[in-house]
Amino acid sequence: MKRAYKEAIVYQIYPRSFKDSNNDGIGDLRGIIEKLDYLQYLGINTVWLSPVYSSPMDDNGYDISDYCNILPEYGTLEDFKEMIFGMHKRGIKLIMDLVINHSSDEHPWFLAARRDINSPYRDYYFFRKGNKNGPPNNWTSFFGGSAWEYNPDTDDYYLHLFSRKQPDLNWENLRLREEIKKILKFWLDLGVDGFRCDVINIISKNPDLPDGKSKLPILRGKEHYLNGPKIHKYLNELKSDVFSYYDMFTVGETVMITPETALTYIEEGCDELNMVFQFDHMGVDNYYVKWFLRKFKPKRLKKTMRKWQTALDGKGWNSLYFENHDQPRSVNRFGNLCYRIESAKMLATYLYFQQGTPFIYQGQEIAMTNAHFTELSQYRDVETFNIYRLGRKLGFSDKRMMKKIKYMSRDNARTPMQWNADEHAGFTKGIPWIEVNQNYKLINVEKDRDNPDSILNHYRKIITLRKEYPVAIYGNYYEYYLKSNKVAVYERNFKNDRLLVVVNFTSKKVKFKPPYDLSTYQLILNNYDEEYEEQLLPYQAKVYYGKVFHDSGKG
Ligand code: TEU
Ligand code: CA
Repeated sequence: MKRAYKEAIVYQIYPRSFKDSNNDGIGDLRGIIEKLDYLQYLGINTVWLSPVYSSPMDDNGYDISDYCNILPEYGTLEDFKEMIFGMHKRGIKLIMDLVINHSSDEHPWFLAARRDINSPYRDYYFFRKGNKNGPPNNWTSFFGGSAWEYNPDTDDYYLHLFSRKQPDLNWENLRLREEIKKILKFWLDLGVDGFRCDVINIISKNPDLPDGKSKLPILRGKEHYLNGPKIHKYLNELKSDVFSYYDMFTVGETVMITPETALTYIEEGCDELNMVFQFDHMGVDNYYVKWFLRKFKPKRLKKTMRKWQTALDGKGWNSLYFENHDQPRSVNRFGNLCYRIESAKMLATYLYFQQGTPFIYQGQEIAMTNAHFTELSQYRDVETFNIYRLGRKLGFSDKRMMKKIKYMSRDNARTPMQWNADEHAGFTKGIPWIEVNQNYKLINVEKDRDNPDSILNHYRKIITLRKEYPVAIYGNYYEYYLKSNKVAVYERNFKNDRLLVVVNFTSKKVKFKPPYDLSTYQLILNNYDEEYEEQLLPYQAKVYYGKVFHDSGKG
């Protein structure tokens, strides 16, 4: 599937919040089946489905207790087969979320391992004796606190880099790796077209599990598992033993990675993975970790996007995302709620004409906003609760922690999809598992569908243009006005085709002089009805198309 991943336009579904078909307040597979025509209307050609496997739902499915079965609340394997058939019938591929750095602590492997040191599954996990009445080392969890949980039955500790209900799997164990390969084949044989590989670059740990150097209780020990010693061995094993036998593609979620390291996974010809989700641009409004907020500056975002566009150009392939189920809504972070429509269209234009595969998260196409929550009890996310507790223990006030949570909680992305102005936004006729955003009467799919100038229809125009103009996919990348904190201007060149993308990241009119004469170019996209010679309107975003017959671009 050499080009499929380059021509994919991916829509991420967070199943718990997408559509509830049986009114238990929880999204489900039959709800997705109800919305397949909507996905086709949107114009996407691939769905990334967040986990739907059996799970105690400690981390909303990223804690799997049976890798080859569907969570009953979400439906059955028969529903799954009907859903994937319906997707394929509409020309939509399906990539599944593969969570293989850890399982649930309710997985049968772990239940056996934690009870009996002689269990054959004992070595599927990291069980270690503590030292001096404490955990085996000083590593901390992504969710705050120690990365070790005491296990009374065998008087030792087990490693969990996420919640204590997500014990890390020991990839050193060949039998475990063979189990994982069987799981991959099970889903690929059901017709799945690929995988999004959850935190894939931390599956190989330094086998000695030494203490981390950091004095901060944040991600301490990361140097001993980030892009670990055998990561490429393991990925090449999955590729040679499984992936290479199927027409599929992969996107790896790789935390704290640089373009240079990413290329060791995705360089064309190496292709352990086809592309990665990196996090640099998710750090432009915070310091080091997302809970230390920082004012957003467009030039910082431009710098991170440019870094990846130029580093991968001609060598590897970018993923293009601003949102997913872990991130707050982009219109709150990088746009402006007073110009919600213009700025949401601007962000989509700026992002999706860059080089790489577009990933659109459910609700982003109508610029859903962060949740309205004010009480901790309105939240549902294990990370949010853990971070609140850790912050309070470290002396931060309730008010300070609630401010951080309001801006950065993952639940900002997990309020139910807003379909229409009916009760609960048409997501359910029951009581939703998490409150629907109170602005759903203003922001919903039905309202946008009927409005040709809506955000939804702007997304559909972008998707159509990406299909019509190969330069939008295969063009190189060259940027102008790099230092500007107001405008972003970049060019894509492919054969004799050129696109010039011009966006205003501010709420002010700005003076703007194009980098060259555009009189022979066609304005193919504009988020306003008008345009002015040497001026951009607030959050104005324009795309020009032209033919060039001399040296193409500067890139
Ligand atoms: O996320 C990995 C990860 O690093 C997250 O902790 C993310 O960086 C953080 O939440 C952003 O603040 C993946 C999944 O996307 C996430 O939903 C899971 O909770 C996590 O792995 C464990 O499976
Ligand atoms: Ca349901």
